[in-house]
Amino acid sequence: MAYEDLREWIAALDRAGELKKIRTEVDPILEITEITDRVSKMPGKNNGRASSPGGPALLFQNIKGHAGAQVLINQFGSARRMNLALEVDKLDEVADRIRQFIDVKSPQGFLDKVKMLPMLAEMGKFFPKTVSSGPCKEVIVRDNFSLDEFPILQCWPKDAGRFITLPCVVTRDPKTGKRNVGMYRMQVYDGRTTGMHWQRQKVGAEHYREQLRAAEKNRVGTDAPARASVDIMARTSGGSILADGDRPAGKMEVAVAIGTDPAITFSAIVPAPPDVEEYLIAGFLRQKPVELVKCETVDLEVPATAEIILEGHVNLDELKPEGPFGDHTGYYSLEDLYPVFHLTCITHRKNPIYSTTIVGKPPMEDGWMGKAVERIFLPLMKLTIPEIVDINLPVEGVFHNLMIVSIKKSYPGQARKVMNAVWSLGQAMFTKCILVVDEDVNVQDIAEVTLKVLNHIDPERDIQFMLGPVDSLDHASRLPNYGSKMGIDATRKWSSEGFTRPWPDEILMDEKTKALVDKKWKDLGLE
Ligand SMILES: Cc1cc2nc3c(=O)[nH]c(=O)nc-3n(C[C@H](O)[C@H](O)[C@H](O)COP(=O)(O)O)c2cc1C
Ligand SMILES: [Mn+2]
Repeated sequence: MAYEDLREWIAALDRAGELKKIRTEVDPILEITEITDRVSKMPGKNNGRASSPGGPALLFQNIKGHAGAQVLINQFGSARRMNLALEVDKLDEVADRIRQFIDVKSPQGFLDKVKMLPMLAEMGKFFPKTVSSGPCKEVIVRDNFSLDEFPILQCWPKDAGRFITLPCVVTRDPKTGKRNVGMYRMQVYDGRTTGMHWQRQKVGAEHYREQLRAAEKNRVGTDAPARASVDIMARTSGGSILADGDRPAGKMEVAVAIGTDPAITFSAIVPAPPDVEEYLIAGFLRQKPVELVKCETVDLEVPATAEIILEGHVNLDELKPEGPFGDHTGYYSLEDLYPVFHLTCITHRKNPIYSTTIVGKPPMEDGWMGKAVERIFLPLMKLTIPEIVDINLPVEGVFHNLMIVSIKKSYPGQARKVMNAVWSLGQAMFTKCILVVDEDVNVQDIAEVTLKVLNHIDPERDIQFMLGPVDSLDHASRLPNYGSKMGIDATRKWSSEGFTRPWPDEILMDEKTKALVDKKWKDLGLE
């Protein structure tokens, strides 16, 4: 049964023994981070792997300066809770459901068509539906609103201020009308304005650029609209540079939902293709349609049961320094220019629960969300890169720094083809280092990967460099957002790839001797 809202989810966490309510007074400035960071690194329970960390989700009920407010944090912070959030025993179940849809072949006869009916009925459950009202409208504040009423955290000492860290940011593609929900942090500038940290390659940023292009075409009234589009992008470097006021005016509507049911929150971080609405993904994950309500002051729809909704717009001709912010790389992301979100209205439930997260040195809550993305996306990656057997993005690789891929190698040079394919696949474009290994290497076992990769490579021959877009959080690249990436071909090299030396056997004991020692093992008294 899908969770209707954040409150049902909190109750489920509590029933599962995964929630700790904290009544001691805590400060949203730094103190909640220090507590949550320690809890993130605690040994977890029932996490599948005995060593996997992750203390409980935390519900702070006594927040300094915010009488009556509650803060939920670390809701996804363990493998077990991630499973609970998506209502599965193993994340592979979600991957299996995706695979079922992928595997559909055209029906051959009447019986095949009948067999497909349940699947078609199931698909009907995924589409969001708009309802006339919902709990997020219990309180509507059009005039006297301020973000100061919410217990928004300052996470780390050198952060530029307080940040909303778990917002579902809703925008609309001006061309297709499709909605996007992305999780982009928001720096609080004052009670009514925040930063809007959609990185350049994300869908919210593209929606913004589409508005910018349209406004520019209007402004210059050119006979060559494509040229106007190229010009404005080059002048503003993809929308992220002001270009001395030489930029058209205009507004883009944005709505933000905070404190949604876990499927919606998770859908906002999923690196889906730009044209797939996250509301549909959330419907697929929870197997029940997401209910939406219309906003009061902007033409957008938001989850009806959300705790808090912020409505407003960003101006096309306004950018402001955003950051620094203690980020999931373990370092502060540097200050940069981003659009400014101007609030026009806040609606919320009575006594809203403020849902948030912190990022920092791994492992942390976002690491578990990332691991879930890794498992769920594997079947989709295999659609375009069918030779992939398994992938691992170790949490210390902070998702964009390291991907280990095992492949079924069938032709010379295939490892390099796989690297290029990964770099061309949505947000996997950011992967700084891709390690490609043969299918007999267990990519989930870092010890085995280290042993085999380093034994197998001749570095000068096997490393492939590539220039292109890099993650905005990369602080080492030659330029922000642009730099180099590296692939390592650690597959066994073939003579058809120019490797003509003999390849040694891996050391393995024979079964007969192993059985013999098994029998004697007790008598040897070694345990
Ligand atoms: C806790 C958390 C915070 C995030 N903050 C940002 C952010 O500030 N800016 C950003 O561009 N992506 C951020 N991301 C990653 C995006 O949510 C992710 O790339 C998502 O796929 C973007 O959605 P989109 O493809 O619809 O743009 C964050 C992810 C998590 C889990
Ligand atoms: Mn999206």
